[in-house]
Amino acid sequence: MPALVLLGAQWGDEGKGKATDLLGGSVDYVVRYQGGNNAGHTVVVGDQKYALHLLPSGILSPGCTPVIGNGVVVDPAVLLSELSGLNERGVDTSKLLISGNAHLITPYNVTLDKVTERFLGKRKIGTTGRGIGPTYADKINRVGIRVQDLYDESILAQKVEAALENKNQLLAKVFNRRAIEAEGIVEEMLQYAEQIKPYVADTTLILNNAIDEGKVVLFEGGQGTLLDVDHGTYPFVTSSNPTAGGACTGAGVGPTKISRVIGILKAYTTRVGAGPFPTELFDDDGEALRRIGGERGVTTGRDRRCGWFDAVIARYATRVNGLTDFFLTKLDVLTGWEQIPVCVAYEIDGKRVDELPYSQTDFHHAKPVYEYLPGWSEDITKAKTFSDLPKNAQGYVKALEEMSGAPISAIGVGPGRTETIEIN
Ligand code: 2SA
Ligand code: GDP
Ligand code: MG
Repeated sequence: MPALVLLGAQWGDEGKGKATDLLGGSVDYVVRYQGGNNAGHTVVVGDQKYALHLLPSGILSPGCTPVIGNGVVVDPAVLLSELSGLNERGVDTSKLLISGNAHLITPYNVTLDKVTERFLGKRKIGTTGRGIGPTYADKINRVGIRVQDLYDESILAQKVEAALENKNQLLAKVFNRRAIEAEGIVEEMLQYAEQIKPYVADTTLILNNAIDEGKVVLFEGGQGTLLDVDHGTYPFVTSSNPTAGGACTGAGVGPTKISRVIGILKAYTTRVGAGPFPTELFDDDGEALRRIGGERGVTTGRDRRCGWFDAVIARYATRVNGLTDFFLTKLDVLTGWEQIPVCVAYEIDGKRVDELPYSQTDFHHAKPVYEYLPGWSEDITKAKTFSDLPKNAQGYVKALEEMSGAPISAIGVGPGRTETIEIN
């Protein structure tokens, strides 16, 4: 098992942080390959709760080398404050490696993210406001600033000036804002340069060598499949590729090296931000899922939208990621419902549709077709094996597995490290 990917099978917040942490003990490298500090990964270790935004969850496992790959966008101020926050709590972060090719989130990209959302009004995406979209736009536009640019002052100044040229016109003409001075930006970025330097490395070379030597490398996705810029509910997506292919481009590792792709799947569905969500609930059940599941954004504190499990999405995630297996999380949250609706297909303009429609208009019109599975009322948080689960909980897991197109290899019954059932 030299290289594996672990990613979100829905709209993010499926419990990837906990799953990565769980595998951390047997993994040599944990690699973030996309996104930035828009991610919010929660890991509960004993009575300690950690919320990671930019750093890979593997940073909490001693012996594991955390890596920020080339596909990630790095806000240097956030990076340093996340590192010092962990250091204050006694976590050793000295092994961290950061790709010199990763792009930097600059203050003007954070500004642009926020003013664009304000400008869009009702049409806004509901971004995290962390500058993610504008930074990836700069990367594709070839006016991005990379980590390695911090170590050549004159190049850095030229690049920041070039990047600001269009942006200052946009800020003045469209957003009625003052121009941003390149000099101040360069000065701020240079302040971070020396502190970041010890971590900067050729991560692609290191990771490929590690895989060749038989080391175990885990690629940890941020966000989720339906937030992928190519395969998600565009335009209500993030600006990167959380899907499995993103691990290859975002870390510089070929697909032939990856032998397992795990999809993290919540036992119900949540979404943060705007965009279509067929099984969304606006009633007491939705409120109960939010309350019992603690469904609140780890980065922005926004309430997450909640709904029943959607098997169409799970099947889609299996397909576009080539999933080998699922980790099913938060099964404990569903305890107490007499029966649990599960969306097995959609009805679109009077017709039954079994696969996720490629047309966004159709997806906006999709109404869930539900099957009702019998619930359970017993506390399942102490369950250690599959047979410890009540019969109806076992039935729910088996039904989801059948509908989703890949085996379920682990079940989360609580947020803690030990509250997991592994299925062999
Ligand atoms: P962005 O900021 O450009 O990536 O936003 C674009 C869309 O992507 C969604 N997005 C997320 N959805 C779920 N979880 C995320 N991480 C945080 C968490 C979110 C938070 O763990 O709770 O705290 O709000 C995440 N990051 C981005 C976002 O809501 C937009 O719909
Ligand atoms: P991520 O972005 O996918 O890493 O997920 P988040 O950390 O944003 O959200 C998942 C939340 O669910 C966190 O608060 C976790 O501590 C919690 N969690 C993970 N697995 C389980 C589980 O099996 N049961 C319960 N009750 N909570 C869980
Ligand atoms: Mg999250």
